[in-house]
Amino acid sequence: MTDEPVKEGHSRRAFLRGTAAAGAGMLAATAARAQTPDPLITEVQPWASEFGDAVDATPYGMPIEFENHVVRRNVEWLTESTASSINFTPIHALEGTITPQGCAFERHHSGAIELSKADYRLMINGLVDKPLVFTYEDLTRFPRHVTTAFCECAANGGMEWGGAQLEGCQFTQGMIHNMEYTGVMLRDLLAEAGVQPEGKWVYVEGADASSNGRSIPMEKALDDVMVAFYANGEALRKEHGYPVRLVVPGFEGNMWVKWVRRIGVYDQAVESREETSKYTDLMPDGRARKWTWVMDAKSVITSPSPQVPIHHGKGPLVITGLAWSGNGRITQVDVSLDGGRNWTPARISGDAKPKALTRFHLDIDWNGEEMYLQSRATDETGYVQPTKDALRAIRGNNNVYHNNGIQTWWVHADGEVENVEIA
Ligand SMILES: Nc1nc2c(c(=O)[nH]1)N[C@H]1C(S)=C(S)[C@@H](COP(=O)(O)O)O[C@H]1N2
Ligand SMILES: [Mo]
Repeated sequence: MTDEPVKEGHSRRAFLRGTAAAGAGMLAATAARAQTPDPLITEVQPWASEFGDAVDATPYGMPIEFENHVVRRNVEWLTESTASSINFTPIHALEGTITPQGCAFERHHSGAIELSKADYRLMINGLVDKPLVFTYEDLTRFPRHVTTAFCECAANGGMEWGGAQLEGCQFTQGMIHNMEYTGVMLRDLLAEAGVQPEGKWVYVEGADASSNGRSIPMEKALDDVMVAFYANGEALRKEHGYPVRLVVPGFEGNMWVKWVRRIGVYDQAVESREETSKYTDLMPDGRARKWTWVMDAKSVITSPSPQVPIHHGKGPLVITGLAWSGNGRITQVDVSLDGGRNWTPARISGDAKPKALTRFHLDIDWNGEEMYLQSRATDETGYVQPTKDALRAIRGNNNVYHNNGIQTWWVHADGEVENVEIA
């Protein structure tokens, strides 16, 4: 499989066109096929003639080889080195809402470090009655909580501010993952240390070389911030902060400090050591929007999409995607087949948890003509996901962060799908 994500020189294009054409009219061929003997039905297959793997063949299982295209990918030209870089979740190939840790995007400023539970320490100091140092085991003795939350890098979609550029939602919306975390509430640890009345901010640092120091307002720290050690039922993976990371539901990914080693309580925000104003949004007049931590409502159709063209031709088509909001629950997702002129409400499948990825489906009877697919999320505050033009009208074109504009996929009649913007 070719993994070139950029529009120009898209080498999969010709291949896809061929297979899509071959796939057209398959529904009609289905009935005919039932009359011709199908060896998969009529003949005994190798997998039915001998034993499969023994139970202990893989003490910890990996996905079957047929799924080995469902992996994180990076965009080579984006950063100079992969130690200080980012990769992308294959959201186009996943279903439901939980992101398996093994393919959840990673962002590190100085590489993923190996830190054992035995060597792990968490210090709470600053404006507290009792500065404390916790071992990993100490943390496991506080009351445990479980929460599902999405973690989205503020730069998700950043390469698309200037126009449609990358072929696939893995690259245009894939700096996101959604996991079920187990851990202890930061408010319980802060209570143990005793926050003094002047303590209005926490400054959180990681144990890696970059430290990724970030200030979080006390109000949020005492609300739903978690010091987590399990994700999706198992220990955090190294690349997601083993053994302990911060979970900051609804807030941009850079505040989710991994390998968290110190939480300082202060009367004001401490600026990050090396990236003072990196995560601010530039306005058209050159001024910056500061402290825009909450990720606004957003959605994307994950299939069909450029990496998932339609092979089966016209007729029944399942359209599916993800919606999320850092401000609470998703209450509605509308889908348009004609570039935003007409909208149909999609089904929200499963639970719509607050500050977590929400799955939607829309089942249509595709007439085989081209479509301009869009999805539009609404959250419980009444906020409606804006168009990209509406966003640019407010924030200009020189932006990188917080691009939550509506995505358009141009579905060609042959089933191939392209990232476009329409006026
Ligand atoms: N210690 C530490 N924490 C960190 C980072 C880092 O480089 N070091 N990167 C941050 C950024 S910018 C993001 S988007 C998220 C990504 O989390 P993930 O790697 O689990 O996807 O981690 C955040 N926490
Ligand atoms: Mo990030």
